[in-house]
Amino acid sequence: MNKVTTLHEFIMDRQADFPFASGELSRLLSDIAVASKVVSKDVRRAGLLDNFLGKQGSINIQGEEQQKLDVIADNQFINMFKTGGEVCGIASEENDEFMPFEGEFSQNGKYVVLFDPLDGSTNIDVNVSIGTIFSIYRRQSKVGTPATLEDMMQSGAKQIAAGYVLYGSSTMMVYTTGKGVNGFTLDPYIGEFCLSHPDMRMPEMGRIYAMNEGNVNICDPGIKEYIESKCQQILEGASRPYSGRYIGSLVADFHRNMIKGGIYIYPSTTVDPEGKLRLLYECNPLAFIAEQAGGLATTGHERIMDIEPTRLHQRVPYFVGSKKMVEQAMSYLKG
Ligand code: AHM
Ligand code: MG
Repeated sequence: MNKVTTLHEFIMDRQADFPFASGELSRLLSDIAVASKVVSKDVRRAGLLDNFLGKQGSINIQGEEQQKLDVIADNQFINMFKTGGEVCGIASEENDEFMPFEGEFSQNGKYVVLFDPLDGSTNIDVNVSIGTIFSIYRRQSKVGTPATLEDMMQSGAKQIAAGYVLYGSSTMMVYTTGKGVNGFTLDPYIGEFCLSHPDMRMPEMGRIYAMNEGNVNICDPGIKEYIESKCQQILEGASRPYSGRYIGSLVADFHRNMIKGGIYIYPSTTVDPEGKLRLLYECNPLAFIAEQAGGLATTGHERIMDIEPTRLHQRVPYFVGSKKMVEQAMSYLKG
């Protein structure tokens, strides 16, 4: 049997990639792994526990109904960040405002984290894959002072690290610090994330498209044209059209496309002109991972990671996945 590399060992080995690294980012990544193991345990047992499934009874700032597990996962990550000492503040999908942490211990932290604790909320109660998405930035404000809104509102190009955890048929953590992408599967028997997908690359071209096709008549007509002419036809050299696969959990759709090649589209629609997905804690982190793996992430017109954010919960149209598929889809857009 080959030697197993745990996530913790891997993070420590990679610390040497960053000259003058003080170990804080390594500790932060380890903390995220620990919090996500707890969330994974909750997700796995949710149907058996009281008060884990169903609606929380509150609406978040985006006008969406919060699920109990959304809130449980949010609190889990926030507690981990508050007690770790590396993070001076956070912003999350479930909190209307960003949260500067109080006290010297946290205010000496160098980093801020923006995250979606449990993405794919509508899939929680029906036992379909869901995920956590996170984005890490170096703070702009002075160490030792409270975190500011400016710390949160940085373009994706400034991310120090980003990743996701997929609670799927197994639990996996995938992350990048800007030097490639690596994936780790949680071994439930030893309770450790172990390196299972080293140096992940997204195929340049794929045969899977993921979009909520219920929206196809309320978005740019170029998208319908792209799907009909490139995805739903038998193209030269192929024996069948592309496959439509839409889980409705971004992390799961993205992860499948990372491995098999494909495109995920959530466009601007007449109902949601800015699209649905949030720039800071959904689109940017996955854009960083996509680009690091050789893929592409755009709004259909511009690179996601170049956008200067204007609002904490800003939404953007999202085209992400295999480079050639994203480029091809973009060439069809009329708007
Ligand atoms: P959420 O953060 O409230 O779960 O919303 C994000 C999710 C994505 O995971 C998913 O791809 C998309 O919303 C699905 O939206 P729709 O139901 O409109 O197709
Ligand atoms: Mg989400």
